[in-house]
Amino acid sequence: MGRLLMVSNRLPVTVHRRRGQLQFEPSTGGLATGLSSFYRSYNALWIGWPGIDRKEGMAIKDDIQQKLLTENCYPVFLSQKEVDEYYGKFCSTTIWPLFHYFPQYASYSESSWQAYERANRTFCDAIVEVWEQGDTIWVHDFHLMLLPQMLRDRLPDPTIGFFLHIPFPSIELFRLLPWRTALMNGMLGADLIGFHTWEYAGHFLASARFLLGYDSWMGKITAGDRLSRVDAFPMGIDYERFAETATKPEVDKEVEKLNRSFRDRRVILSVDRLDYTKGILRRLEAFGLFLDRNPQYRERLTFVLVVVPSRTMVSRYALLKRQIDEMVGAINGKHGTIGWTPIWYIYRSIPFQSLVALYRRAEVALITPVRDGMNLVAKEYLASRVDDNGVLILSETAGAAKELGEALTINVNNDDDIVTALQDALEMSDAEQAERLRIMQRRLRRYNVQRWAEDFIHTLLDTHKLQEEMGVRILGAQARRKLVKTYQQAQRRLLLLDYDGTLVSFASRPSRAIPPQEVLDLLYSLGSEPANEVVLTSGRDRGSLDGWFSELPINLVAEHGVWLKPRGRNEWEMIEPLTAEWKEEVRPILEVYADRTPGSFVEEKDFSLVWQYRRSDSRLGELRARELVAHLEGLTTNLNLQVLEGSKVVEVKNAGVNKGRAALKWLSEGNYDFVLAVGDDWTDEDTFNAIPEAQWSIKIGLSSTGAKYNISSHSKVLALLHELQTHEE
Ligand code: GDG
Repeated sequence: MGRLLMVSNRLPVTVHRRRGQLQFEPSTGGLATGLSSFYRSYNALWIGWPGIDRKEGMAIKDDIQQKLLTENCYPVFLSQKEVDEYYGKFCSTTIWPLFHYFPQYASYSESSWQAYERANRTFCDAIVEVWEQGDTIWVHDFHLMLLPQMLRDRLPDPTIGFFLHIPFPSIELFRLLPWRTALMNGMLGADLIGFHTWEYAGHFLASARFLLGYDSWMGKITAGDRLSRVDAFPMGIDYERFAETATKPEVDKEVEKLNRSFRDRRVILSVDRLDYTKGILRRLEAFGLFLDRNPQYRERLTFVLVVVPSRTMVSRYALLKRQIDEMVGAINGKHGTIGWTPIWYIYRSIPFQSLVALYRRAEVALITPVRDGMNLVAKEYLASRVDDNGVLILSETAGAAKELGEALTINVNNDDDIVTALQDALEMSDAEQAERLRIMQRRLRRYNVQRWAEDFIHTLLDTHKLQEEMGVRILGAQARRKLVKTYQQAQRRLLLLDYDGTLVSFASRPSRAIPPQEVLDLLYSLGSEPANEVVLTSGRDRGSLDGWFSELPINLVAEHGVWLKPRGRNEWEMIEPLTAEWKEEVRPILEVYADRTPGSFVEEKDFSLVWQYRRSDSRLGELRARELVAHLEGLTTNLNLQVLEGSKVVEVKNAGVNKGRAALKWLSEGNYDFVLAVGDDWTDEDTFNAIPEAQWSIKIGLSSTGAKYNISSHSKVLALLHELQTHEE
């Protein structure tokens, strides 16, 4: 692997200019500090905004660049005005609230969107300047969602990973964004798209399906010609750094100092950036209620509330600050005594060691975000508990709750839940505390930030390999030329073409997939060519095929091989005699599934029954499909039936009837020196298997198949068939 180019909004180093002197300071934030050891070991270059205004920075660009290079950093210069528009507005007042389930706080402004686009482009330019063949690019977070695709458009075959540090919301929220498709396409420019939890990844895949029509399987998604992977990588912390710092003599001293202030009082701690997503007001309210209900704890505990200033230029944050001030004042005023202040409120960033000392001194961490991508503070608290005790109370809506099942999880909107959790935490036995803690610590120690990053990079490189393997199978220019040439030189040609999903895209109702004139014309001219035998092998019933294609000089196969109608004839014939009595037993079962799955319905053909769920919620549809297949399994063997799972359909039909058997009818009768089979789903696999090894078979979509080649979409099939035509004239 070449270099690793890490890209994030802010560099891990911030540049200031004080009294004419340049100063370089480490930026605060979990990502930079957590990854410092990792990225040094990788021959990496970190690309981001160094925090200095472009005008000031450009004047001394070389100095800054040189100094930053010694720290393996490379600057992207943005003006303060650009930062205000792109970060202060679009990131902070559009994406951030919407992705954290606060749609009522989200604003949608075209000019700030444009600023976001411009900023992403500026990042793209900077990366293009330094990128070299073999480099791997890892883009971080919601500030840069357009960047992966921009890079892909500018660089020759780059390897790009993207990680989102905040939640990816349900489609019901994401679809509210006017620029939703641009953002989806931007992210899909990456080879690997990572999220903290599977839930977020699932939301992303649902949006890709709903908004762009991209299907996925096992976290693999095909966007156009490219395969991307989507997966969950729960971010860890630099565990040893916290565990080791917690035992340092300097920290011991700080803890002693805290002991002098708190004496034998129990300490409850919370640490957050100032943000409405962190649930600070709800937490304070619940703490007030706890004191009301538990007078026995008065003067016996202290709640240390650390709030780190953040985004203060956004008015909502300034308002939140005032509300916190007021609430802290009200609770302290109501419950405090001369010698006791219930809440210690610290509104500033505190040094790392002091933070760890607080983690060590606090018996309880009360972490109650309304929504949080992950929440590293919860993990840091656990890593700092070197004395084998301490209780973590954590919102179930924090990504971290998915991994930290031994914490006391709460619903932040339920005051009683928080009050009870506080009581339970304060009364929990030492043995139980130690047991819960040990399990969580073991997990965090193992999957630390280093492992997280390595895991991401390995999966990214692996994805690239997977694509290369896929690439061999994609019908590329060379194979395509050969196919066209073989076609031209052949004397007898057989074309076995599926219809839905192959010559037309899927319609939500089967009857709506009416063939466009282009397809009819194409089939007509292919069929009119004397050397050609064109067979349309469809799963549809005879009526539909007759209605659309009976005038064309082609052969028709209906119901996946039950019926065939040779070219020029008026009658359908059955490939082999079949009965349909079994339908009486099977139909009621499918109807129950249709009733239980909104959007699905039962389609009846002469010798098959189909449960269609294309218009249903895809997750529900897939779940029900699994259930239905299991349900039908016992029944179908007795009745000599087979159950097929196609694309959003479950079909029950007589065993032994399939498109492959129908294809054999032509293959055994004619002496073809060119055979081409094209199809898009499982039912076409039988055709692929039936044709001779040396011939041509193409599957639409990039999933695994017995076909020789894959092609990404039905429009490419049409283009190929047109090309065959063109060469013939
Ligand atoms: C975003 C997502 C996701 C805080 N106060 C002080 C201080 N900190 C450090 C903590 C921790 C970091 O800041 C905060 O990280 P969080 O994860 O809690 O939250 P966000 O800043 O909102 O981060 C979040 C994260 O990205 C990573 O993907 O978990 O969900 O919102 O490391 O220790 N550090 C010092 N003094 C402080 O006063 N030194």
